[in-house]
Amino acid sequence: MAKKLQWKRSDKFAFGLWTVMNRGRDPFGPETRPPLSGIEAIRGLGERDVYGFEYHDNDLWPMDATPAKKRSIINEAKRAMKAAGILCTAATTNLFSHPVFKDGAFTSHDPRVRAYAVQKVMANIDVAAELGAEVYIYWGGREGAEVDIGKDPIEAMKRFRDAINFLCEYVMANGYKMVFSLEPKPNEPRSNIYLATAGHALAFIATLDHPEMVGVNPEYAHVKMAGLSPLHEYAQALEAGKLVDIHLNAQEPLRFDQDMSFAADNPKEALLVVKLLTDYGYAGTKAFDCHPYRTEAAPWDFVERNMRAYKLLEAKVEEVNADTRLCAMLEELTVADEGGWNQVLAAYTPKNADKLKVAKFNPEKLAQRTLLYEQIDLRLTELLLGAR
Ligand SMILES: [Mn+2]
Repeated sequence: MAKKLQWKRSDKFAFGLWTVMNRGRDPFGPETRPPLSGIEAIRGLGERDVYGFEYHDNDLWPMDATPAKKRSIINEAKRAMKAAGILCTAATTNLFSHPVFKDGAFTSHDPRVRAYAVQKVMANIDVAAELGAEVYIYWGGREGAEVDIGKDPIEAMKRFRDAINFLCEYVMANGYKMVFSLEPKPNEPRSNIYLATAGHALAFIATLDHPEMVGVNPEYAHVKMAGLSPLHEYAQALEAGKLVDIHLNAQEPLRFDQDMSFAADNPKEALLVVKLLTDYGYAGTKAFDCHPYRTEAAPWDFVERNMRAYKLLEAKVEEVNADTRLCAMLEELTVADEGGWNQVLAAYTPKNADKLKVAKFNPEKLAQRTLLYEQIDLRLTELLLGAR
């Protein structure tokens, strides 16, 4: 393997423990792989030069663990992290598996369930801080509805907001160095999930008491389940200064949650995401959130394949950015600003408005300009396929 294509810890790749612990169960069949404990997952990832891991509370300790049992698992996790040289980069709470959350956690009708959910998060935030996680993720898998007449979506948003506001204060009161991240998803397991896309999440964040503490981690596959563009979701979050983590994987559009490995479906689309993150210097961890195919006996080919795919695309981005033919065509897309319009449009002033009011444009002539998109896209395809 070319040295450049070998991943290093400095690439800041991460995996959810749940990705390698996934045993291949699906709605139509049982597990196909033997179990892997959270501790074994930490060790296995660390041995493969993975920078970090993300975890749910119950990836590490069972929900009914005694305080002593939980403490011994956390201590073992810390020893495994140290021995394997792997960091805990993000944490999250399982607020979806247990039947208590069957109608949501933060948005449940039952105030006792909502209180239990917030308590469960608080307990794991303490552990996350101890393990050094600086990002705390909320994926509201059960925060949604099938029977909308039975659950007022306005009330649901208020409940969701109260929970996040409460937990922001909890982090601040404890002096933890931690930001929150909302992970949008349009559906599955619920028929419709609240905060379905990055756009929904960003709008919701603006209504919180501490919007500066909360960002998003759009998941590639969740975006595609909504039939939308991962590139555009990552870009909007990045431009807003809100991209605090990313979940990379692959997904055929508008289908069930396939959770395939990064770039498995559409390498060109994946390339453009890597180009965005590279060109704009995204500095967070790049976490993979997907599953090995059900046909795999162990998760390790899957782990290596995701990082290898990212490194291949990263090398390709370098090639794309250096390609003189492509760069020349992209250059032609920009138009010399002889009229000084960029400056006029950058800010409203009465003077700029007056200038614009009296300006003469010739739309017929402007429309005659041709753009080289066919050639540009072909050149990108040539580079992607290694054609000279
Ligand atoms: Mn995810």
